[in-house]
Amino acid sequence: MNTRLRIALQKSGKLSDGSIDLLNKCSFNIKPAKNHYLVKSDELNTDFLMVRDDDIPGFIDSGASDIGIAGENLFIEYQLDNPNSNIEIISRLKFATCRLSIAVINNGSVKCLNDLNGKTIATSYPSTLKDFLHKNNINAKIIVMHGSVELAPKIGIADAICDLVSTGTTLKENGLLEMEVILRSEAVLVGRKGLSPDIKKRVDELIFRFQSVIKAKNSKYIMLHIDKANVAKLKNLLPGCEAPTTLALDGYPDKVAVHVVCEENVFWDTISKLKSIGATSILSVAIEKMME
Ligand code: PRT
Ligand code: ZN
Repeated sequence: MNTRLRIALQKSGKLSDGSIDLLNKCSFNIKPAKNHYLVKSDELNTDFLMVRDDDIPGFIDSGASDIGIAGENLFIEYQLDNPNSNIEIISRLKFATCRLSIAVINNGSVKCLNDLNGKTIATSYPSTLKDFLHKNNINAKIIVMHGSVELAPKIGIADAICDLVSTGTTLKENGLLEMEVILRSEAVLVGRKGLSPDIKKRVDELIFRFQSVIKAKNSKYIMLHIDKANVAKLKNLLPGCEAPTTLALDGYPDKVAVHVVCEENVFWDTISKLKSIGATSILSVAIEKMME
């Protein structure tokens, strides 16, 4: 581990908390401070470069950092702008999920994709939008804005927008209607192709840790008591449940304690279905890490 592993992270914004949280669950213990643009960690001999998200794909491509956490939407826009780039998605991180959508004025003249012909669309993602319009044979003018895109129809500079949507609240607040999703996105770990074996080894270790944490986050450890005869029914009720472990219950020869790991979140309706087949003493416990 001679050279330092360099990881680019968004300094502040919708990716930063999720990135730091994930890394800290993998023992990095990062405490970002306002004016710190370079954060050092002894874990895997790593330097974190704290930058604007827009710079992350370019940093990795140029070799200023080895890997980085970016929005998939940004990665795709970068790839379209730089078809000969040397970067790739190396792990999906399952946070900062959002979609890039075309939105139009509520009750306006644009009601379907074809109505966009001859119209103007404002966006921060011109290449992704251009690609989508081209594939759908739509001839519209694109204007680029780097923020407050949802204002464009209100101030009369565009008929529609193409912007990121998460809850949809911002669109609603601005009298806009989501008409077409053109891309679904999540945070991704991006890496440069052809990393040195020394760096690659640490990147593989990082991906392993990330996936162990992500898998655990989406899983629950369930413990319950049930009649032996009903154990088979459990498998249908608990989605993603692996072969359950059953343990004898002292003094209750017809019952067993069942321990299972469920790969999907167990919601209240599942709990009531478990009760309906006679499950009692149900415990649902969060899992910290899951290693294969
Ligand atoms: O300063 P810097 O350049 O680093 O950050 P930025 O302001 O350019 O980016 P930022 O922090 O807003 O987003 C970074 C990344 O987070 C995006 O590239 C996406 O991959 C991801 N992401 C996830 C989002 C959202 N969710 C999201 N909701 N990015 C932006 N938004 C915007 C959305 O467009 C709307 O304006 O957040 C607002 C609230 O969304 P609603 O739908 O919940 O109302
Ligand atoms: Zn940005």
